[in-house]
Amino acid sequence: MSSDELKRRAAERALTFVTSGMRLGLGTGSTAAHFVELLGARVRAGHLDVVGVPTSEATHRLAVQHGVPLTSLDDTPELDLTVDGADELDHDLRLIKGGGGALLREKIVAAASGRMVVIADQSKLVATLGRFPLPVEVIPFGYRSTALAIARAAGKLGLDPVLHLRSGSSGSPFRTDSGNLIYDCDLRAIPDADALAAALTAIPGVVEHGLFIGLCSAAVVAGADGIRVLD
Ligand code: ABF
Repeated sequence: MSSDELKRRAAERALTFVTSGMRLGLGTGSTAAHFVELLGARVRAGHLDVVGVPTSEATHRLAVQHGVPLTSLDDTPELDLTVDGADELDHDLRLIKGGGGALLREKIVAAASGRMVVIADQSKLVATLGRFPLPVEVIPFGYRSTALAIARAAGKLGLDPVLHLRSGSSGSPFRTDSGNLIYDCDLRAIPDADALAAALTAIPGVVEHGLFIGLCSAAVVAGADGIRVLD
């Protein structure tokens, strides 16, 4: 079974968590895209009456395309459930997110939600986070100084990061929906994710990082041998 088929199966399973009247956070990435598409079909069929807050401009466009009614966090500051993908997740439901560049809005929306359910294919489940480079979002002002501070902070934790400024399609630096830059930090392994998250949060110029700790309520993981719900 292909990775994309597994992603769709995880999205289908997550749809069973949705009931009419829910205020939803709509994630970003290819797995979350399956969820938005499936959700839209249920809404158009009259089976579900929900509203959603998209976590990116891309998800906003996709939700409109599939007929999912949208709202904003300004109008709907408390959400019931966010369904989103992840780049990595461990068995304690800590996540690395941000490969799609939407980590800031994703974390804000997840934090505004009563529950966050991650949907993923089995390749995302790891024993220790860090094989996937950790995205760190920084404001453009002083970004190179901020990068040095990130490297120093990781070094103090015994890590040896290699930072890459994420490129955009035109070869210029990638810009997030909020106009910020992203450093992808190649750490190979993150033995103490809590300590690294705290250290990164303390750095002036760091807007957000891709370590999602204490936000994920459950994970729907689709593998060749079936679907597991970790909680
Ligand atoms: C998004 O989903 C990002 O945070 C994360 O990088 C991505 C995972 O992508 P995919 O579902 O396409 O594997 O939430």
